[in-house]
Amino acid sequence: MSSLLTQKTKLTATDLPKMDIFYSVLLGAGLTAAFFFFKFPHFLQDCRYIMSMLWVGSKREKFRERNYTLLDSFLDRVQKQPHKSFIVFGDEVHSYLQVDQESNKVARALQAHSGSTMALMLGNEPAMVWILMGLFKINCAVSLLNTNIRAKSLLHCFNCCTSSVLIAGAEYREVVCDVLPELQAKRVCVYVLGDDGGVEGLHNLAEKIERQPNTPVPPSLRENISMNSPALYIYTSGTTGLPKAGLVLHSRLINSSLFLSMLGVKSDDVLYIPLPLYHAAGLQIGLAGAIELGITVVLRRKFSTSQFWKDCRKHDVTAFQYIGETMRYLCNTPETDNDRQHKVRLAIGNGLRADVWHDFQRRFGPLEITEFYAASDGNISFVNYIGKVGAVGRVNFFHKKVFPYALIQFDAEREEPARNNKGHCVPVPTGETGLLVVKITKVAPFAGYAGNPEQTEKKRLRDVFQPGDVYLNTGDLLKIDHSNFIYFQDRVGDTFRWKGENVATTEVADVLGMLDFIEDANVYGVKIPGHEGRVGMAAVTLKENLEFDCREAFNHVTGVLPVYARPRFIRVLESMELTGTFKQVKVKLVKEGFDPKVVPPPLYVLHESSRSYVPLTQTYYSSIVGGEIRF
Ligand SMILES: *[C@@H]1O[C@H](CO)[C@@H](O)[C@H](O)[C@H]1NC(C)=O
Ligand SMILES: *[C@@H]1O[C@H](CO)[C@@H](O)[C@H](O)[C@H]1NC(C)=O
Ligand SMILES: *[C@@H]1O[C@H](CO)[C@@H](O)[C@H](O)[C@H]1NC(C)=O
Ligand SMILES: CC(=O)N[C@H]1CO[C@H](CO)[C@@H](O)[C@@H]1O
Repeated sequence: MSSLLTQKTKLTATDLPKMDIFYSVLLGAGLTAAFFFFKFPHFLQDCRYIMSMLWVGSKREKFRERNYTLLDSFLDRVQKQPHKSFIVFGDEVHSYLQVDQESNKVARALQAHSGSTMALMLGNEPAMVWILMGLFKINCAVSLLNTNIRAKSLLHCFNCCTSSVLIAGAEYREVVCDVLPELQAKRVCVYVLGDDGGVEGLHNLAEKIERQPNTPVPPSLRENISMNSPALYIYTSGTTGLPKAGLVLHSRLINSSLFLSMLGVKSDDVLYIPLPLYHAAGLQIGLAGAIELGITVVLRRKFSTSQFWKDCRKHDVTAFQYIGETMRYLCNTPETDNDRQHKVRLAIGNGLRADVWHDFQRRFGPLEITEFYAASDGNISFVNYIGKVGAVGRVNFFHKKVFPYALIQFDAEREEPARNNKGHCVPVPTGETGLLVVKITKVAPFAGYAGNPEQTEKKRLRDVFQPGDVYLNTGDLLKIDHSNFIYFQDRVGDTFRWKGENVATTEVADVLGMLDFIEDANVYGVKIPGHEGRVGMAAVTLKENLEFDCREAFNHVTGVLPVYARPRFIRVLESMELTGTFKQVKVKLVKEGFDPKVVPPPLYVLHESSRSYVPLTQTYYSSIVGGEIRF
């Protein structure tokens, strides 16, 4: 390049031949660059991503060397910016210093339990943040119970982590009372963050905290915390079976706090977290990331469609976390004149389907949407740093070197990876859906589930490509297209096989969602005696004041979906049952199947000769089950 420039300075009008050379070289270079960027349109963004990975890697290394935990990160923030707003909740604002002082009171109130594991059943509220910090100050690990679980399930989760203390939010007092005898039999100390209602065996923690001075507890209380000590137990959503407790080490917690800046959040952003803090997205990515960046967090007890934009406007929110469903709910509201009146520049999350993505941008945009993939019990993440609609990430040479992963063929019928005659797994060709497996290495470790060695072992896949190698089975089906974009397809449990084909339930749900009378669709497979695999069924909810149009549904479904993927049965629900993270509950629906005796009407069956969906009668049902009618 420099020789070109020196050449240029020497040029005179008489140097025509040289001039020609100069311009042809320039043209050549230009064309090469043009060709290069045509071939590799995202080269610069790919490089930028690699740079941020390197930056994150070196920061993590420093954390590791210094035994630097999230608590240290928080205390640094308190030092540097004591009066900056940290948590905004309704009309309450708490600065970094105030949260620190509250956490000192918590540490003092619970000092007697120092070194144990505490279970929290708290909704999103500022106290959750200072209780968390306070417990870290006295070397306690924290088990974050999903606030939707009850009774047996609650006891199951509580017992996963051998906690000796349970702290419940005031609104969960009754829930806790229901299991109090079992807890007391195990000598568990139960606190309520508020009035204990005079119930024997409950203690009022709010009062106890209030009585404490707000000065720091001795740091020696946490001298035994190492990077490999448990920090949190986070439960995987209970979509299938009982929840499992994923162990999060201090090392992992601080490592994951850097993810938020990789997603594009900056130190002057205001982050809105309407997702529950008992899940990885809200806590490990959102809250921990906010502490690392030292930013202001706007918390909300529960996601609310009607309050969402009001909150964003009121608190000058510039970035928020979403999951696909919350974005769909927002798009389903009536349009208003001030849809675009907000300061949000960035939305980060996962599960956003392409149709909603477009809708959202059209109504509320333009803003940056960054999808990412990261399973709470997984050990890999992808970031769609290009903003490609529908993708969760992008194959990046460097990333793949550091975190070796592969998409392999999955046998949906037997619900396990397919193996070739040598007993090894088989990578899928580009463009086809496969199960994501990630090599378990030092940089990509897998901590496993607390108190559940079988489940932990189940996630480990051995002899994948070579005898003795170990991969993590993410249970997620992904697809990589010819331009290297990665698409999330489904959870393994959420695929079913019919007529020798894999049907991805989210894909069918997307198609149903295009019908203007359908609000939400939940698609699953149901068994029919005498048939292999499962036939498609959908449970849908309807938009207000709209009817299910049998003929239009038929035309749309048969027009768009291949025969094997069409939902044979459609039932209409009043409302969709969701898990704590708004994931749809399928297991119950699958169990109920399509028996008109079990499923209350309206229940429809796809009827080719009428060219419509028709109500499923008991007689018709019997002839399907009896085998007179075959699909
Ligand atoms: C970090 O913790 C480890 C193990 O607990 C200890 O051996 C090491 O000396 C600590 N390093 C620093 C810098 O404190
Ligand atoms: C830290 O561990 C040592 C050795 O096990 C123990 O003697 C000490 O009491 C522990 N410190 C605290 C604060 O628990
Ligand atoms: C966190 O990052 C460090 C440095 O890359 C790594 O050594 C450590 O294994 C990571 N911890 C976890 C639990 O992922
Ligand atoms: C998504 C996720 O949690 N990935 C983890 C995989 O392993 C790396 C390396 O240790 C962790 O830092 C990531 O957080």
